[in-house]
Amino acid sequence: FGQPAKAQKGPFQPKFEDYQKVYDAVAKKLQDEDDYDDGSYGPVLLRLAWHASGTYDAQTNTGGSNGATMRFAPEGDHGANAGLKAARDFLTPIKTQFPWITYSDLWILAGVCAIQEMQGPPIPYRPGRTDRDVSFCTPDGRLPDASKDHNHIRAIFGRMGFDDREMVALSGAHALGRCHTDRSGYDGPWTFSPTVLTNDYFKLLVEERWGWKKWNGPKQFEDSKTRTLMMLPTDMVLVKDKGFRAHVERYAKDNEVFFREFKEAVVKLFELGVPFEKTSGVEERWVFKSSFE
Ligand code: ZEM
Repeated sequence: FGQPAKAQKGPFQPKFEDYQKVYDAVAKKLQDEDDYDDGSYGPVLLRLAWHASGTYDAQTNTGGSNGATMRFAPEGDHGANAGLKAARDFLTPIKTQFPWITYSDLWILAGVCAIQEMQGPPIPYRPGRTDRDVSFCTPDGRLPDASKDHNHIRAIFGRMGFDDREMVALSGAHALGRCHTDRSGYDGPWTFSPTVLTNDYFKLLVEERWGWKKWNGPKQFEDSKTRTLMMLPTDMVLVKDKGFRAHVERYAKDNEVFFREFKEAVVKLFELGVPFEKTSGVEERWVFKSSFE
């Protein structure tokens, strides 16, 4: 009263509706830019979210999606992250449009969006990640090496706090996307529908005959029938190792079981090392509406 009207708003407190707008913008951009790879940026967006999260080390509570440290050269240049610039660049205009969201929350939200827009299960999400500086970059070697065996898989995912069942469930993401010779050196897709999430990866692992691909590239498998699909050495371990195989068979038989256990493992993956209590105080998780609902 009698005072000049001041914009007495506190800091912008984004709500579910605001994050849904970000989801919608990512979903729309996914639809608009359909001339990439097999017709979608979805797989590479999911890989970005996974590589941001999969650096987590439970013992030292370092790494994980909190920080988005892959923006910085030491981590962005790790061999495992080759090609993920495509995903980060895809999201740059979204970050410009919604400057209040952190890169770390945006990368994970985009992973959630990619899964849902590729017809996967709803992935409950909560914000609260803060961007951190270059000093928080993780050392090279925390992400899995596709040329290795069961001991390596258990060591890498065990370090994050996952058990056999969760390791197999997460691997079902290889229903999506492909390998690129100019990124990992490997070549080709795992399934015939690399932009739709299904349990086909598990079905193919169990049902097809796989042999070594004859080529000069790194050792990988090809299906004997069409020679168009691929499996990495670490993928084949899932049917060779008894402990893993039981879960591969369960998921091959039942897509609903796969979706349920994949969802649970992905929620855990995306939240590794994120101190939600200390940041947003957001406790409830949200489920975003997909573009086709
Ligand atoms: Zn992947 N992955 N991954 N992965 N991954 C590739 C591609 C994709 C391994 C791996 O070495 C590779 C998980 C687990 C493991 C995705 C999601 C998830 C590629 C090909 C390699 C080599 C990269 C390229 O050339 O572009 C290994 C060894 C893993 C565990 C043992 C988990 C867990 C994932 C998510 C939950 C996705 C979506 C892709 C496809 C990317 C694209 O660009 O199409």
